[in-house]
Amino acid sequence: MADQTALKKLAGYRAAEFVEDGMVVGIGSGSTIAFVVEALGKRVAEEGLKIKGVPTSDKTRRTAAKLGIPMHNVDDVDHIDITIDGADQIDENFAAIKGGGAALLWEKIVAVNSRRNIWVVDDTKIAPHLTHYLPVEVIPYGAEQLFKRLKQKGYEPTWRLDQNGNPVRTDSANFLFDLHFDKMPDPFKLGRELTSMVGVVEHGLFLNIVDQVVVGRDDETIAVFD
Ligand code: ABF
Repeated sequence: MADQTALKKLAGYRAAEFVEDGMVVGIGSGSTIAFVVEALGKRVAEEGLKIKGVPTSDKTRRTAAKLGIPMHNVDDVDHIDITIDGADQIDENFAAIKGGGAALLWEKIVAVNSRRNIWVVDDTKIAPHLTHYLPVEVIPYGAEQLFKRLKQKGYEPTWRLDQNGNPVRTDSANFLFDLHFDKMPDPFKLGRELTSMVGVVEHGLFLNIVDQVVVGRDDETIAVFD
């Protein structure tokens, strides 16, 4: 049985093959994407691949730059040709929950500015229905009041805390709540409700965004769903 890291590497290296010379590439966050960055860094170093990277987090910007990938802000490029990112969970309709890595806002900004979006996951991320907790990025001012409103709705919010028990700050210096559902309500309706709440910046439901999903499977094969 292949371990999860091996499956992430398999899928990550396969996804990196979709990148062509001259492309502007949105680069996601998370441990699976780390393999995509590793593969692209190798191609830059060994083949002289010419790409412009656009990061979805400060961590990705640093990691990719260290491997020789030129990094640009999303506003410094005309458009993004292809974005490759990870996900926490993807359901049978290609709806996803993202943000377990605290980067959902920049990930969604880069995704909606990309001509093509590819998600790379190991097969443990694929599920018939979305059951993963749902990250929500919130403005610090009024966060406690917002937390209470989400609790009154029955969304079971928890503060995203760091290893010292302090609230995590995103790259935009916002806080994160994680919502928990026994059964995820209709994601489109829930998404609209969350973004209508004053103080909510963005949520981790990625709907009608992805074009292709690359899955590293336990039998060490790759499945590519268009
Ligand atoms: C990122 O990848 C996040 O949206 C998501 O939380 C994370 C998954 O990380 P990993 O690949 O380490 O499971 O895109």
